[in-house]
Amino acid sequence: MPIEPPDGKEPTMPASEENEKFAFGLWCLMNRGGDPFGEPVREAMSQVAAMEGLARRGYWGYEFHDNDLWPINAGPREIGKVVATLAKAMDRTGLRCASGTTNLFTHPVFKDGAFTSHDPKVRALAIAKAMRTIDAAAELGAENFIFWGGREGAEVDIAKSPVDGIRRYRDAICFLVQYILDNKYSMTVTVEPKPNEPRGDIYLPTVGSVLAFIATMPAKIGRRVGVNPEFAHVKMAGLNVVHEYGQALEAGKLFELHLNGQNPLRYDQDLSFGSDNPKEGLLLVHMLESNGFDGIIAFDAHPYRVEDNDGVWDFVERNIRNYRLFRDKARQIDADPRIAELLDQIGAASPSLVGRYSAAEAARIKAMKFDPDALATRRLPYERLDQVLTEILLGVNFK
Ligand SMILES: [Mn+2]
Repeated sequence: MPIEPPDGKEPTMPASEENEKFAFGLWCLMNRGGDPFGEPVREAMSQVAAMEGLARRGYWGYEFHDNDLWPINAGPREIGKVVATLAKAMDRTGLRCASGTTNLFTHPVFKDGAFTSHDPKVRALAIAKAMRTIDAAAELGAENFIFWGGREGAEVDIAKSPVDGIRRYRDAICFLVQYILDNKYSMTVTVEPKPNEPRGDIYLPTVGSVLAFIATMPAKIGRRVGVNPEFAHVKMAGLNVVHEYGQALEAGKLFELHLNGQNPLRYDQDLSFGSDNPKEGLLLVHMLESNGFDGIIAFDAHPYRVEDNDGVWDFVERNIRNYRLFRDKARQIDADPRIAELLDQIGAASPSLVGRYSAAEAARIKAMKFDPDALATRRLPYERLDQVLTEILLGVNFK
């Protein structure tokens, strides 16, 4: 459904759809606005209040870190009690558990890495902590389990070889995936790439790094592991968001994704999705929707530090709203005859002339006659195509 222009009154919320799986990290709502230079500015929000607010605003699920819910030293009884409280809130609200993850970055014990620490006791502690969180996530029905290795990296590479670091990282993930398989948990596992922050450099900085990492795992384990790209992390590396998510999707490894906003090459800003560069957001949603992505769409962002707890809900609403607005715009683009005609002129969907490899096919292709000068004269009206798209995005139509 196209969005009506405001014409004096509030534009209506773009329509929700069956099968959409929007989720938010509880830590995003419970974030009190503290940063390296300033103290928290907001009152604490409980997990249950965060869950209720998400459900009321059309969200399908929530995500959690173990230590958003219980302290690092919590025993099984304390964890069990929290899980029961969450399960009750899920029953009451209908909210689902999208993903769990274990915090392997806040406590000083992880200051030089968790799975990649030099200290074998720290590595074992990290694996034990992850198993406990996996158990809780399974009990809550989590569809996915995320590993974001914020401390898995280095500032001083002479202190730790990346060859050792990455091998330890893989050993840990393989151990934990085997634990998931042995326990017959149905959750998938994703590794979330990020180039830096909090470490000077983090191992597995990009989607391609994670895909290559998965390819080095035994096949039975690797099948269960995918990648969840995060918009801000891609932009921090100065890379192309549509290409990064697209490569994960093409590889069949986009099990879930994190969306937010970010100005390139800066500290991790975690802005609202669509707040930084609407065209980039639109192109990303267009790519996901036109390729039938139906996994978890989770937002991992923070409200502006100036906001109070009412503003947190404005923030929650704008993320889901922007995705749906971009989805409507993506459909307008696909339905626009000017776009269709230009894509046709460009030959975007021309079938291949090269068949499956055989010696005969190779000989046939080699014998084909080509006129490179004539081929080079094909008109490619990308300026016009990009402008039509820009005008659809801006809601104008000059014809
Ligand atoms: Mn994230």
